[in-house]
Amino acid sequence: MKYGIYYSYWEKEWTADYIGYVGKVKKLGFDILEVGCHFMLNMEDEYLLRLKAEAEAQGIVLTGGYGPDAAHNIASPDPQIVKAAFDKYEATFKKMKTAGVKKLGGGLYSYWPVDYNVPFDKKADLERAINNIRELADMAADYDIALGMEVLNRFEGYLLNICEEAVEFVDKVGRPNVKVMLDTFHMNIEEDSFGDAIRLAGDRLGHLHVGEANRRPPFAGGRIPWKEIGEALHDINYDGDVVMEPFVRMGGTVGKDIRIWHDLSNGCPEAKLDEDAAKSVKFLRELWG
Ligand SMILES: [Mn+2]
Repeated sequence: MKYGIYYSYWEKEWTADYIGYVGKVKKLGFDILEVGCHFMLNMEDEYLLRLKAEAEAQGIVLTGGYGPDAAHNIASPDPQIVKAAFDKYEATFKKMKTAGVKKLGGGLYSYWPVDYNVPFDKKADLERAINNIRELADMAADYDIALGMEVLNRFEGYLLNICEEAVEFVDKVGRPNVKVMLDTFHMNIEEDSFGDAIRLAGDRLGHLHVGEANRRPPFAGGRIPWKEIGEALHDINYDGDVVMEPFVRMGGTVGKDIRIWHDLSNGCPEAKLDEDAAKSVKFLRELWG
């Protein structure tokens, strides 16, 4: 397995200098840097080419996350919004290709976070999502990109809340570059069993986000059953990417979007964040291999 971390652990705003993080995560013991792909739309190709070169030089793989907003919801009943979604995806895929990012994961089949003041029809939205993701998958294939359908907890999404729904979704889409994506933070809220959910996903599992119940980096003695999860990953011969997505700092747009209303970092300096991340990846590597 390869181990990674999402850049926004260190950031209070979503826009950041990705290039600087490549060497940092390498030094901390990671194989992967996950970046926010739609933010690349505001980045020059020249910058993205330098990002690609830096990642290659350091031996770091880049993976991508994306949470589409309501105006770019691929499952929307409004054809204008669906068109806007496809246009944004295509522009994003181009930027990803330039930067050498071959994987995009998140609530791609809908939008994030969901506004429950707006009424919705789950069945109809699911049907549109399946058809449109199939079309999107073919577009992504032209850019050599795989898509991860992230299962989200009820407070952030309603189409795929448990792995079983994602398995059915991915099977209906029926494209080799569309995979199930799980995240232990969401699983902790929705799944009856971490191990059973992972075994159910089997070879459809394409990406795994890890984090404690409160989104700290995984640690020995935490509340998530890391040993059980590792055993299930071995049961399905998972050889893919494991990316931690920790959020511990209060403040800024990141803190607000992630709903961090108390500071889990206790205002610690960046060196302590680094130390915690390094310890976390060492812990997972030793436990899971
Ligand atoms: Mn996640």
